[in-house]
Amino acid sequence: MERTCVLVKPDGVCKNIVGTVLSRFAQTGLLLRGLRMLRLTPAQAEEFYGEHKGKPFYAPLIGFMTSAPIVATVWEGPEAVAKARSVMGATNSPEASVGTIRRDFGTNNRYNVVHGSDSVVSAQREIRFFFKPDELFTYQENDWKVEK
Ligand code: IDP
Ligand code: MG
Repeated sequence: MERTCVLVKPDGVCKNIVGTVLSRFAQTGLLLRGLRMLRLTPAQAEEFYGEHKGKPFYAPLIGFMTSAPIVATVWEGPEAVAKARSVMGATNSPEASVGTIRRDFGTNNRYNVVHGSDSVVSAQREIRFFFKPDELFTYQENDWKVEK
């Protein structure tokens, strides 16, 4: 089953909207497979965003991503990558579609509250970056009914 990596960025954590943001992904029907809170080091942020090295926004992006904690999550389900990108909205928050996370809570094209993998291959790399195999969980809808 397809998986994607979603981060609530430092602006989302500092605005105290982690729950609100993550609820948007749950509402798509994707299932939460992993979750952790951490503060990225500069070296970690540089590695995570390595594809953007050399771009004018790279250094401030690293500064932003290391400014406060983030919440890293893994979501699973059909078309997980596309579903997550859809509820996030476009990179530049004021241009994102109405009703998306970035339009509702973001500021501009840097401070945009949330990260989502852009492909299945990126998702695999990003999930490995944040989670050990035993930090990801599978479960079924009725597992909590211990008397079944
Ligand atoms: P994405 O997050 O929508 O996939 P990317 O192009 O992968 O967008 O850029 C990664 C992150 O870098 C963005 O989410 C945003 O925080 C920041 N960023 C992207 N483009 C710009 C820009 O033009 N100015 C400032 N920050 C940018
Ligand atoms: Mg991207």
